[in-house]
Amino acid sequence: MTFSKTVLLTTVPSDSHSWNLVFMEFLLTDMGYNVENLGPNTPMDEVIERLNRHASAMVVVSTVNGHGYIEGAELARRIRSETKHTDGVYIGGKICTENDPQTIARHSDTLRAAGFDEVFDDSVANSFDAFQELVSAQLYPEHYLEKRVAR
Ligand code: B12
Repeated sequence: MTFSKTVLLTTVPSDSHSWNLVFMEFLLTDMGYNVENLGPNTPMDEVIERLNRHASAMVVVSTVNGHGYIEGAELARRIRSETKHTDGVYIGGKICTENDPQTIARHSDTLRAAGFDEVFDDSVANSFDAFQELVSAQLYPEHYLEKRVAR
């Protein structure tokens, strides 16, 4: 089977970490997506411009420097208000510099309210599995539904 789904992979403007993006690019490519990795320190204007030029099946924001809960929220608001992208927008990595569950939950709520469909912080157990399950469900919807029914 040939997949033509494209993922736009990006980060927030202040974040210069790059191995997280490389890891996510490999993971999503391995799952069957065409990945467009915009690289570290991505200016928000570039993300908006790219989404207005070509449609993407989903946008994945990977951020680890701790500013994700602030800049990620601004990016999500801009994606939802300045582009026609209505499909999935996800953020993951280390969204802030705190590790306590209450703070992570509060920032996750803010990010969802800003326009993310889901938040996958490293500190939350099984968040990576949840992301992989969600992405697989989009690629193989029938297989996923069969699995859910069988549970
Ligand atoms: C290498 C590194 C750097 C290098 C980056 C080089 C490069 N070209 O990438 C340099 C030296 C430049 C750097 C700089 C800084 N760093 Co740094 N860095 C690291 C370090 C040691 C490793 C990161 C790495 O490459 N990991 C390998 C990749 C593959 O894994 P990962 O990043 O953890 O990503 C995984 C997950 O987060 C998850 N994931 C990521 N994105 C997504 C998205 C989704 C959807 C999902 C589901 C999962 C997911 O999957 C990945 C694989 O498991 C970490 C500490 C650590 N041990 O993690 C600190 C760390 C990320 N850095 C940190 C900090 C604070 C900084 C600086 C601010 C330091 C400073 N005072 O200058 C600057 C910030 C620079 C900036 N403007 O962004 C902090 C972030 C704090 C936080 N969030 O709580 C960390 C955690 C160190 C620490 N413990 O304090 N850093």
